Amino acid sequence: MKFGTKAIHAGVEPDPTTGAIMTPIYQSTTFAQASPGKHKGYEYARTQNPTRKPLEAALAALENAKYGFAFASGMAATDTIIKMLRPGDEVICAQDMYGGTYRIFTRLFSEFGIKFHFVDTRDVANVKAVLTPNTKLVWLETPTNPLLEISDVQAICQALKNEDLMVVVDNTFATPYLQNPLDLGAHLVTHSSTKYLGGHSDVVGGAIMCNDSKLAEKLHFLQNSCGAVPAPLDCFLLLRSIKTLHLRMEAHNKNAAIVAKFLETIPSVAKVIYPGLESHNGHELAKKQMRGFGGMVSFILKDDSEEAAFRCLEKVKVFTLAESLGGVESLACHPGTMTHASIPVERRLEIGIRPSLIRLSVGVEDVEDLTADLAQALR
Ligand code: P1T
Repeated sequence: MKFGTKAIHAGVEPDPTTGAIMTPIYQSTTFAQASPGKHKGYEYARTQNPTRKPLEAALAALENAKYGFAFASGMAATDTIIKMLRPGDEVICAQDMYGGTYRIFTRLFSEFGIKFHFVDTRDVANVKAVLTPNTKLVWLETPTNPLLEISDVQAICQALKNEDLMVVVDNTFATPYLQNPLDLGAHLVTHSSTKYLGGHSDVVGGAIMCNDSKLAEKLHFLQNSCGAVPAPLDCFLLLRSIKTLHLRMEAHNKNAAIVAKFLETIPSVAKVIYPGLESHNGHELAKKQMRGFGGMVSFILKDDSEEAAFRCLEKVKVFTLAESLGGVESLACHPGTMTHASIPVERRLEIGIRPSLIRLSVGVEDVEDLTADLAQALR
């Protein structure tokens, strides 16, 4: 089945009791049993829920996975993956990543005896250089948030194929429409479904997909034991949104490419970062690994100061100054003081999060209105 058909149909069937085309919101915490342990597949809504089940099947189908798990947020999914580790285990992770992921790694799980090595995963040699017998997880984000760096998932998985570890890819920025990490050799793929999967800035959620039954068993154990599950309404909203993922992503790709090229013509812009531009150092790899370049564009100003970035961000009108991304409406943010504020400033500068860095989530509005808005804000 091709992607658009899967997005619309995977996991969902007309409701067996009424024929309702859309999966009902089963707002029930518990389910009747005929005799103890004899039931219709549902006992208690933290363990299984009939609105969550089709969502999890749809999530799995999108990533060409056997198993899908839905969580209450992207961070709940991250938390679940790290809880598969034990004190003494080591993690190799991308140096550029969502600030909240960096925060939970450095300020929470480091306290529990897990060691995190932050390296530039664009070079496989950097990953191999910090590999030890204790390495149990490699955490990739590609494209990264906010610098849109591209790592070669297949090359990294190939280089580590004889190691006793898991490779996980946070596929939030690419979405399953543009990239399928499990097909490239990753063991787990995770998403903040708050972003493109949700697509309308009205639901917070997370997802994990995998093919291995033992990993799936562990994930289900953690999902049920820790309980960071999404509410039935949130599952319904995600099921509805996924049906248009392919349409929205095409529009995001198209608009972001135009916005990136437009920004390159603006005299006050020093550097535009977009994997679809030939000037991007991961462009060739992105062409190979992805089926499009996505809706995220970052840029740095010639006046490389927070003040200059703030002046621009205070003036946008069609773009909204806000955290998050992946919705139909365009957003702009200042990663240094917003989404990535939990990364110390020296570290931010080391990895390239410059004071004037602005991150755009290019929506699906008429693109002329987006370029005109940026032109007036940057004037
Ligand atoms: O916000 P939440 O659904 O918990 O997802 C966390 C998360 C995980 N991974 C990536 C790549 C992300 O970008 C995020 C959340 N990011 C933002 C809120 C943001 O504005 O960048």
